[in-house]
Amino acid sequence: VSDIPDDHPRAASLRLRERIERHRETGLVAPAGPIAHGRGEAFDYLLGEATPPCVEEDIRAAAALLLEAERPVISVNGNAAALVPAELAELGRAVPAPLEVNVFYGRTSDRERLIADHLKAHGAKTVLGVEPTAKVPRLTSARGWVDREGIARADLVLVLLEDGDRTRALLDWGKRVISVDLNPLSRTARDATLNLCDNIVRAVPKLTEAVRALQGDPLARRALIAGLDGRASTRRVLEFLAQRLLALAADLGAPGGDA
Ligand code: PTJ
Repeated sequence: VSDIPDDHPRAASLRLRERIERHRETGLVAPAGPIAHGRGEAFDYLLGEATPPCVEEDIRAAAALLLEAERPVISVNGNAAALVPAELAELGRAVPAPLEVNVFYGRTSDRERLIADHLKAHGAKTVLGVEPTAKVPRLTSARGWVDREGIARADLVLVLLEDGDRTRALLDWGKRVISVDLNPLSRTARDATLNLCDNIVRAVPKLTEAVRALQGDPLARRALIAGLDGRASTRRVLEFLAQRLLALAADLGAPGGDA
C-alpha cells in the first residue's frame, strides 16, 4: 500500500520512485538503480517534466529509424524493465522488434531470467539475452554479452537508460543506436545516432504512437531519416534547457528589485 496521497504535488514522480524501490527489493533493479533514477529525476526536473517540444520531432525520427531497420532490437536493463515493462512489450509488437535483456550490474542468469520473466508477464513475446554467448567487440563490461539472435545481428539497437561505452562500441560494430536518456551530456546521449532526451515513461508510449502513425508512410519515414542529425538534436535540447533556466531566473526578478 502506497503512502503517497493523490494530492501530493510530486505524486507522479514519487510513484515512479516507489516502483524502482519495490523492484530493487526483488533484485530486478540493480543496487545502483535508485541512484541512476535520481540522476534522471534531476534532469527531468530541470527540463520541466514534460517532453521538450524539439524532442517530439526526434521521437518521430526515431520511429522512422525503427521501422526502416531490418533487424531492430530493444535493449532492456533493470530500471527500464521496472518502469515501463508493458510499454516496451507494446513497442516491440508495434515495430516489430524483440526485447533483449542487457545489464551492467550483477549479471547472472538468475537476474537475466527475472527481468525476462517480468517482461513476458507484461506481454512481451520474445525476450532474448538470457545466457547470451556473443560478445560486443572490445567491450569488457557485462553489457558486452549479447544474444546471437538479437543485438549481435541487429542493424539498430534501442538503448535505454545507460551512461557508458556500449553505444560507442555498438556504433563501431556497424550498428545504429537510438538512446533514451534524460542527461543530454551522457556518453550514450552524445554518441548515439539519435538520443531522445525525455523520461522513458513518456518517451516509450510516444515512440509506439509514432511507429503506428508512420507505419503506412514510407515517404515520411525516409524524409525524417534524411533530415536526421543527432548532434543538432542534442544542441536543441541544450538550448531549450538554457532558455528555460534563463526564463525561470527572469521570473524571479532583477537582483535587489521588488519583483
Ligand atoms: O540494470 P543494470 O544492471 O544494467 O543497471 C542499470 C543502471 C541504470 C543502474 C545502469 O545502467 C547505470 O548505472 O546507469 P547510469 O550510468 O547511471 O546511466 C543512467 C542514465 O539514464 C543517466 O544518464 C540518467 O540521467 C538516465 N535516466 C535515469 N532515469 C531515467 C533516465 N533517462 C530517461 N528516463 C528515466 N526515467
